[in-house]
Amino acid sequence: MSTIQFELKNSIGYVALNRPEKLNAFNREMALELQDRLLACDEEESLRVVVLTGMGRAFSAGQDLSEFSTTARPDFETVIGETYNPIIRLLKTIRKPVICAVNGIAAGAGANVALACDIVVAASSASFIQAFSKIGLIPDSAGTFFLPRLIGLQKATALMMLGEKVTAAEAEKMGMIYACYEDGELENKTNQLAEKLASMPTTALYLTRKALMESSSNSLEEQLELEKKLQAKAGQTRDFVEGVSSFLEKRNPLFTGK
Ligand code: T3D
Repeated sequence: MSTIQFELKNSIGYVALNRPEKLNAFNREMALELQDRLLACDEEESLRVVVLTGMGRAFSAGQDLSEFSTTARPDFETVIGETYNPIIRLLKTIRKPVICAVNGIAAGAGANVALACDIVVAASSASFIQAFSKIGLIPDSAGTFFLPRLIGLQKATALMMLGEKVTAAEAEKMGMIYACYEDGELENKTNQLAEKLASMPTTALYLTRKALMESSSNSLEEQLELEKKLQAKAGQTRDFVEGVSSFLEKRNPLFTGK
């Protein structure tokens, strides 16, 4: 049984963490399978949006703690270098937008993998916990990068130090996630978002993320130069020609992602 479920439907790649009996906690196998799946999604030309979610009642409880031993120290540098860091890099370099549909609790690395996605939506019964401090660890999986940028340094510091649970509604209010939906609505609303993104100019969406990712470390001058360079690339796409043509011809655009 695969630790990752996958289905490609209507140009949307549905990727589901599949260890429900362990609340989709990441063991090495699942982390490596997720990397392979994201790489395959990047390569698959017909795929224009990725939806990441979890099977069962949780999104992910983070690192599978049963992989740790109480007698031997884990080699975190190797583990993180081979599992979580490549996942976060892939989420930020894949050439398609990634929606995370958080269907239940997202704890530790599970929360931070979710927050690394482009658009994060959650069921109202879902919650987020920076659980690391409870077991004597520091937040990883780029949590210390994304969370303060999303909700500000003060709130991020408190949530990470205290390890408090944040409900999906609170997460939406503080800007941690894009939207919180009623439990029964999550699937429909996620599909609507995914279908919309799948009909948009895929390369422009990818280049938008690229520009945003560099905006917090670039100077204004550097960012202006980057926007100029990336706009030149967007201008080379067939979707740009289609966008302008459809506007001038007063019709809806038919973007192909090319
Ligand atoms: O290099 C590295 O690997 C370091 C990187 C670390 C990154 C991290 O993610 S550190 C943080 C790890 N995660 C946690 O500390 C969270 C641990 N889990 C919990 O605190 C709770 O399970 C939850 C708050 C997530 C959910 O609570 P609840 O009451 O809804 O469920 P439960 O009863 O605690 O869990 C259900 C089952 O899932 C249970 O198994 P059982 O007793 O039915 O056989 C539980 O042991 C299992 N489970 C939950 N989380 C984990 C887990 N098993 C292994 N690892 C887990 N993280």
